[in-house]
Amino acid sequence: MRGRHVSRPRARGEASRPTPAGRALDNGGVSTIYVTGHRNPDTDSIASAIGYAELKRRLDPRHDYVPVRLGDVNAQTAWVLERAGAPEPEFLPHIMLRVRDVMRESFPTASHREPIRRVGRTMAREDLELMPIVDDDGALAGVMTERTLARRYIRESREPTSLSDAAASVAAIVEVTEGRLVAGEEREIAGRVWVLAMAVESLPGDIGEGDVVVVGDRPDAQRRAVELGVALLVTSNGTVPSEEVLALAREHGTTVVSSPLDSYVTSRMVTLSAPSRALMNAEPLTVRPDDVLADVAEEINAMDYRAAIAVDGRRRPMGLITHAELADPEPRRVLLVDHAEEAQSAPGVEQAEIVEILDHHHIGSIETKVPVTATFDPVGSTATLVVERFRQNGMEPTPPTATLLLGAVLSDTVILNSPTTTERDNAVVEYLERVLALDATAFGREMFEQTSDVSSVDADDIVRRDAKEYTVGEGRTICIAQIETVGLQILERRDELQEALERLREAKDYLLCALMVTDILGKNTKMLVAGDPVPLERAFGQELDNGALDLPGVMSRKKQVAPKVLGAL
Ligand SMILES: [Mn+2]
Repeated sequence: MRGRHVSRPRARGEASRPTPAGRALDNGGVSTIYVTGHRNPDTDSIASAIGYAELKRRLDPRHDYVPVRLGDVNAQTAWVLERAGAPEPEFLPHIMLRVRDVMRESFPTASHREPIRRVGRTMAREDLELMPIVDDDGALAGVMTERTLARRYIRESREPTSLSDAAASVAAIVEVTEGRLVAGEEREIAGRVWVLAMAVESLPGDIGEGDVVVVGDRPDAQRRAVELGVALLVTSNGTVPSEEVLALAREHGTTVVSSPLDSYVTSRMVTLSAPSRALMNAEPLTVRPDDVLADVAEEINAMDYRAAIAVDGRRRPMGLITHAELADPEPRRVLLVDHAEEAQSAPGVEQAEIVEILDHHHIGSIETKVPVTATFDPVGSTATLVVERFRQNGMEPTPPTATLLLGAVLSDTVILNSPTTTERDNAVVEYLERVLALDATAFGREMFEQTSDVSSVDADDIVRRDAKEYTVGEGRTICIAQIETVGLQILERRDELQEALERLREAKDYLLCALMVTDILGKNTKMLVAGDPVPLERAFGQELDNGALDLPGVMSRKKQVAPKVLGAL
């Protein structure tokens, strides 16, 4: 542990609430495990993430399983979430390490008014190499570092120290010398600091107004200092000047402090009574909690103190990053559901620690550095696997989650009609019908009918909303998008869709880009193609007719299209 805080227990569903301003997503604590489906999330990806996170939280309360989404939810998913009364999972922009994931959140800060001595002592006690200094509003003003403290001693070695660049208050001097005020009043001292060790006749001639004089049990030297008009007389070794000297001091307006320390230590402490702003580095390196660590690491290492302060929007310190936090940080952790393709996963997933994969697709391109529990089980939906896991553990999903999971199974299997449908999907749907006391077929029809109307949806949106990328070697990717409709009226917009498809292909430099227009009740698909059509023509043994392939009976991208296309490439 490096002072990262362990997250508080999270109530069910709480993960999905909007976060307070300034806190992106989550606490970033070490115990967080994100549960995510694929990019361009469909209902199965969203519901499985929410459902599996719910189950994992119950099975493994030591970790904080947070369902997230990698993009906007589609109309169907929004409908199911609404029907379930469940909130949208939070958006996860990437899984790369951020400043907030490693920063030290528990650390002291000091006011710019605090004496240097007090700041230095805190740093020593807390074993800190640096300490943020804040202004009166709590905003970062600078940093005190061990290096600046050390340099002060070297710099001071040859000439009288001056408080002229930062006046010290009498109160601070009393505090730091552990002394007491015996005459005069609170004031700011901005002169030089002298120790009178010489005979009165041979005192340095330039001692004068505004200066501080430290002297022991020597009434003549005390008197002389007052006569020279010094601002502050500090008597060492617990000495208290005579009434006569004190009266003279009052007359001259000289403040007198008695210090229990010897003259050398007292004079040093007087100089360390200056406010920390006098010595701090006033241009510290700042970062934001959501900065990607890799983006700022170089800059941090380039600082002489190899550290940065993470600040919020009002420049208040939120975290410290030193070389200790930069050394070998633990990656963020993620549990993948409903996909195993790097290209379909969260940006930065290659740097993340994948703790588990639960999927019903082919084994994709994801690589892991450590052994991982991975399930690739050919059923109709990931939601089916999630429900089976609940039941194997003798648990039942909460009603909102059960509703989401039912929507997901019916969505992926097109109301148990898709050729990917198995007996296990049927069993899961029967089980959820019992739990929710509803008719699954009616629920599924309503879901598709309410959310399949794309007549008012922009063509670019249609080709992008459920587009999946597949890596085909040599860094090339292809893209197969699918739109599920009731009827094929959408094909009246074929030219418009074709152009949108071409734009998408060019924008992403795909080898080819296809759109499956699938009539879920008519159970057939028209496939529009942009780019090189030959692999598709080869895969399906037919030539493009008017820019499209006619695929009767084809409904499943995963089972009936992707394997053939990937095989033909
Ligand atoms: Mn799925």
